[in-house]
Amino acid sequence: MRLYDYAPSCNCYKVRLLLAHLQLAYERVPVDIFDGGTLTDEYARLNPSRTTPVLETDDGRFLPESNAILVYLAQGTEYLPEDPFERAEVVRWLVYEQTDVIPTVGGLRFRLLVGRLEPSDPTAIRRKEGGEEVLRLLDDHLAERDFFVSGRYTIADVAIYGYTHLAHEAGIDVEPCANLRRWFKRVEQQPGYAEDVEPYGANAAPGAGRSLYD
Ligand SMILES: N[C@@H](CCC(=O)N[C@@H](CS)C(=O)NCC(=O)O)C(=O)O
Repeated sequence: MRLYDYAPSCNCYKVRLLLAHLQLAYERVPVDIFDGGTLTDEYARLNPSRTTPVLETDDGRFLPESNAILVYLAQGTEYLPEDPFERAEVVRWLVYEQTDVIPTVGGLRFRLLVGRLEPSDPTAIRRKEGGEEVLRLLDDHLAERDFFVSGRYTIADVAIYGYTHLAHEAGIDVEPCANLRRWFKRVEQQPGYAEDVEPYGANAAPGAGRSLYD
């Protein structure tokens, strides 16, 4: 297996985290998304959306979309429930992560860290308020649960952990979210857990590189 991967991206980190839990061997193919790495014709053949991560399976097929990759890798393992309702609940959180967590927490973190937004920009303030609302909802869900679905660690937790554990880098205070903070610790105690998100390179600053964002 190969993972086309940008080390500072938490979408890529989510996949690396599950691979670490599963102790699966894979080749990491670094893609510098701010050096035009996703803008080539060759990359478009792997993923017409030109995003990372992309998983190349052992039989040579290409799967983009971080949460689709999580589902693929988790089939038949303890990280994806068999029960149809529980499985659908996992999908519910995978969708929520993409539609609500990423645009707020993830999008704001990236833009603040690389200087594409200032905390006082109206867009940053809107994203921050959205992020705080998302974290409150997650915190409420965890008030009487150890994990997001069926009382055990699944890919729903892997996906949501990806960006939320770095919410402070988006200027969002997680101090009021005691349930969420306790859940971070539970995630961090899972077998094989690893955290290897790297800082963005200088070429991620506006106008400094070539990417989908420029
Ligand atoms: N929904 C996609 C989003 C992936 C995404 O936006 N990836 C970013 C990094 S976090 C990327 O590779 N952007 C490519 C570029 O800027 O060229 C997923 O979950 O995989």
